[in-house]
Order: sequence, then structure tokens, then C-alpha cells
Amino acid sequence: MEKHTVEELLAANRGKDRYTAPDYYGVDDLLTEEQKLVRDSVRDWVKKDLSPIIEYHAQRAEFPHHIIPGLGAAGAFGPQLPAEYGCGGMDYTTYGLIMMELERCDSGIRSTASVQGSLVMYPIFKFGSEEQKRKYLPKLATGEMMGCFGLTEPDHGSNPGGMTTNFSDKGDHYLLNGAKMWISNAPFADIAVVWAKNEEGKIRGLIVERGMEGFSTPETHNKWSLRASATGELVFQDVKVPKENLLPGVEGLKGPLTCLNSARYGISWGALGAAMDCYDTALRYSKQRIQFGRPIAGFQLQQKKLAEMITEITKAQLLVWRLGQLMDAGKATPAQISMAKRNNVEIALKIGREARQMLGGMGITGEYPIMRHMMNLESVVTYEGTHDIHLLITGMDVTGENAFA
Ligand code: TGC
Ligand code: FAD
Repeated sequence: MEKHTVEELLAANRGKDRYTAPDYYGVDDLLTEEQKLVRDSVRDWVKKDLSPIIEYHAQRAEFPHHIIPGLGAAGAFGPQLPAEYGCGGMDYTTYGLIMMELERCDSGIRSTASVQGSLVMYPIFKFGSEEQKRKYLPKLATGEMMGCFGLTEPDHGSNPGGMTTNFSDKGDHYLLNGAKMWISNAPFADIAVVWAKNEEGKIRGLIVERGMEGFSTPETHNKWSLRASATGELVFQDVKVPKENLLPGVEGLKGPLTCLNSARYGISWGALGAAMDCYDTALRYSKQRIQFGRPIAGFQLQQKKLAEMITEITKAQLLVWRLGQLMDAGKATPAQISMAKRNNVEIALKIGREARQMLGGMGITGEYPIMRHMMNLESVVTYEGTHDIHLLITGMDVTGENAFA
């Protein structure tokens, strides 16, 4: 693919994004003016600065580094965390709306934001010392510093409790050894929040900084999914981690899983955004595409697809709106979050596939976003707990029987 500058891409593609958000049940009326204001400003930023460049970067499998300050200014990094640490000070519904607008454009960009906000900033805020919060959070909020989250290992994905990455106490520092795999943002992150076992086998969180000797972040190539997001490994070979980099506030698997609640919540909104974009694209196309002398929107089979898509989107919008209320009230359970993540990613995948067919051959090209959404969603259905794992969490919640034990 021919190389282009950002300026060339913006000049060629600005104004082409004609997204109109579907809102069949007037869910907008349930939002506050402030929530709508933030949502609309992120939507405008996406149309102006992200949509024009995203396809190019996805095709080239390159993360668009130049957007980081824009994401920070749009409030995408830790909007739900307190303003006293330079964060957004907003509610969880607003956080969800921001993730929805980003993933409407591309799941990989939402990934970057949800890792930063929910998996790096959130654990530092929730489990970090006051010094750690003051040192890292303001810079992470603007994007001056970027982070990643290391939980998954080559041999421990769905079962993170089996992790083997470990650290030992060497008096004035810890010595960290092991490896993490499939880590979003790893290739460029300045810091990594890493979950590892201590000498007693207890899981703790450590903040590992780029540049520490023995720490490397090789990039994972040849992905057909999330191509605009950078994924990599975290390799630790006798890394000396200062003692002040241990997160003091939590011990055990509940540490990383608590962070996942926040990130999975954001994904439930985000995946819905991708579904809404697929529907909106297919609806517009169906009104313009003429076959057999009339717009394909007039054929009953195409109407069935669109009617079923908007029905699922409307149900999913109501689901996340209610979940946002529960999050803001501090009442959302992990199982409720699992249900929303699983449902909304599943409907997004199905809607993507149907929408792709409605565009016929054009649906497989980069002229339209649908195929990119479909491929991205194949990662989203797997990360942050697979489709199966979330089903088993719901199963355990309703029956009281633990299928993992
Ligand atoms: P189990 O024995 O059930 O629980 C261990 C401890 O954790 C507590 N707990 C939770 N706490 C907070 N939130 C939750 N959601 C929690 N779930 C469990 C639990 O109460 C217990 O606490 P305690 O005090 O008794 O010790 O754990 P298990 O080993 O049986 O595993 C349970 C299972 C399978 C549900 C869990 O491990 C799981 O969710 N597996 C999926 C792994 C996963 O989601 N990995 C995600 C990696 S990060 C990622 O994918 C980022 S992609 C980001 C992007 O690019 O956007
Ligand atoms: P496995 O756990 O090996 O699962 C394989 C299959 O077995 C799945 O279908 C699963 O549902 C099924 N399965 C497993 N256990 C059970 C069971 N008990 N019952 C029934 N079925 C079961 N991780 C991070 O820590 N940080 C990141 O930033 C991050 N980013 C990622 C980015 C991308 C693009 C991808 C693809 C992954 C990322 N991950 C990250 C890892 C992700 O969380 C894991 O891939 C995921 O948790 C699944 O683990 P696994 O791939 O090892 O699959």
C-alpha cells in the first residue's frame, strides 16, 4: 500500500464519515445534557480526526500513534476517575458513551483507551499508593504516558490464576521473571501493570517501566484482527523492580479481575458502537443500491435483516444504559457485566456479518468499515474473558454451581 502522511489522509477523507447513530427507542432521552455533550464532542472528534485515517492504519497494521494526544484531549483516558488526579471526574455512563463512540470507528482504538483507563489507570487509582497515583495518573490521563496490562500468559489465558510469572524479595528490590502474551499497547507502552506471584504464591500487581533492564516487549505480527492496535508480549528476565512499584492495596486474583469489571463494562458499550456503525452503513447502502430496478431496501429479505439488527441494537442500548445506572450506583455485579459484554459482542458479530452480506461484494472492501469491524470483533469476543467464560459466569450466578472448580 502506498505510503501517505496524516495530512494527506485528512485532506482526502475528511467529511466522508456520514454516521448517524440509530436510536429507535429514544434512549437519548435517558441521558443527561452533560452526557450527551461529551458523547457528541467525542463523536465529532472521531469524524474529524479518526475516521479519515483508520482504514489506512488498519490495512498497514500500524497503530496511529499521532492520535494519542487527541484521545487524551477527548477525555478517553480514565474519564471515570477523579479530577484531582487529572482525570475526567465523569460517571460510568459517560465512560460507556465514550467507548461506544471510539469503537463505532474501530475496536482497536477503543482497546487502547480501555486498557489505559480501566486496566492501567484504574488499578493505580484503586490499589496504588498516593505517591503512585500522583506520579502516574495525570500523565496517563493526557496520554503523555501510555500503559499496558499484563495478565494473560502463553499457558494461562482463561485461567489466569495458574500464572507462573513470579517475583522474589531481594531486600531493596523485587526480582521479576516470566512472560505475558497478547498484551494490547505493549509495543509502545511506557509502563506495564503486571500481575505476578510472590514467593508465597500470592498474586500481586507491579508497575514495570520501559527501560528497566531485562524487560522487553516484542510485537505480535500477522494479526487479521485489531490491526490498528499494537499487541505484544511482555518478557521479564531478572528485572529489578523497585519496591515502591508494588501496588499495595490488593492481593489475589480479585485484583486483576476487579479491573476487568471496569474494562468489560466499557466493551459492552463499545461493541454496541461497532454494531450501530454496521447497521447504519447497511441501511444507507440499501437505500442507494439499485437491483432489479429498485433499491434493495425494498426487498423483504433485506428488510428482515435490518429489522432484526435494529431490534437487537435497541435491546442492547437499554441493557448498557441500565448497567451504567447500576455502575454509577455502585450496585453492578460482575455477573451482570459479564452478561452485557457477552450479549453485546455477540449481537455485534451477528450484525456485522448480516450487514456485510447486504453490501454484497462491496462489503468485503475497505471502502466500508463493516469487514474491519467483523474482524476486530473476533478479538473482542475472545479477550477480557471469552464468550464461553462469560456464559459460565452467568451459569454459575443463576445456579450457584461453579463449572470452573
Ligand atoms: P475464582 O476462584 O472464581 O475467583 C478468585 C478470586 O477473585 C474474585 N473474583 C472477582 N473479583 C472481582 N471481580 C470479578 N469479576 C471477580 N471474579 C472472581 C473471587 O471472589 C475470588 O476472590 P477471593 O477473595 O475469594 O480470593 O477464580 P477462578 O480461578 O475460578 O477463575 C474464575 C474466572 C474463570 C471467571 C476468571 O479467572 C476469568 O474471568 N477468566 C477470564 C480471564 C480474562 O478475562 N482475562 C482477560 C485478560 S486482560 C484482557 O483481555 C485485556 S484485552 C483489553 C483490550 O485490548 O481492550
Ligand atoms: P484459552 O483460555 O486457551 O481458551 C481456548 C478456548 O477454550 C476458548 O474458546 C475458551 O472459551 C475455551 N475454554 C477455556 N476454558 C474453558 C472452560 N473452563 N470451559 C469451557 N470452555 C473453556 N490479555 C491481557 O492480559 N492483556 C491484554 O491487554 C490483552 N489484550 C489482548 C489483545 C488481543 C488482540 C487478544 C486476542 C487477546 C488479548 N489478551 C490480553 C488475552 C485474552 O484475554 C485471552 O486471549 C483470553 O482471556 C483467552 O485466553 P486464551 O487465548 O489463552 O484462550
